[in-house]
Amino acid sequence: MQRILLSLGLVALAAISVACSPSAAAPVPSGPVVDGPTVVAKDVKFASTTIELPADKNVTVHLDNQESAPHNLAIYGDSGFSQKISIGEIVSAKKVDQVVPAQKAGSYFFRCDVHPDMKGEVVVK
Ligand SMILES: [Cu+2]
Repeated sequence: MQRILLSLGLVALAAISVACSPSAAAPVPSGPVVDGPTVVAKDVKFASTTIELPADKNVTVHLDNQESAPHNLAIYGDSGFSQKISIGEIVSAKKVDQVVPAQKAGSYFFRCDVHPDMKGEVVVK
C-alpha cells in the first residue's frame, strides 16, 4: 500500500513539474487576431496600471520598452501570478508584440516578470 501511495505521489509530482515548467508553451491562439493596446514601460514602471482587452478575441498587445532596463509583459489569470496566460519576450529599449489568446470577460493581472513590482490589472470586457 505504501508503495502504491509513493508511486502516486511521484506521478503527482511529475505532473506538477510539467505544469510549472517555464518551457511549458503558452496556448497558441487559433482564428483571427485583433489589434490591441500598446503598453509603455519606462523608469521601471508601466505607464498605466490597467490594460483593457476585448473579450473572446485573440489580441495583439504591444510592449514599448523605452529604456535599457529589461522588461516583459506577462499576463496571468490570478493575482498570485501562477496561471500563465501570455508571457511576452523580455526586451530592452525595444518594441515587441505578443498575441494574447481570447479570454472571457473578467479581471486578469499583468506584471513584468523581471520586476514583479511593475504590475496592474487586465480588464477584459
Ligand atoms: Cu521590468
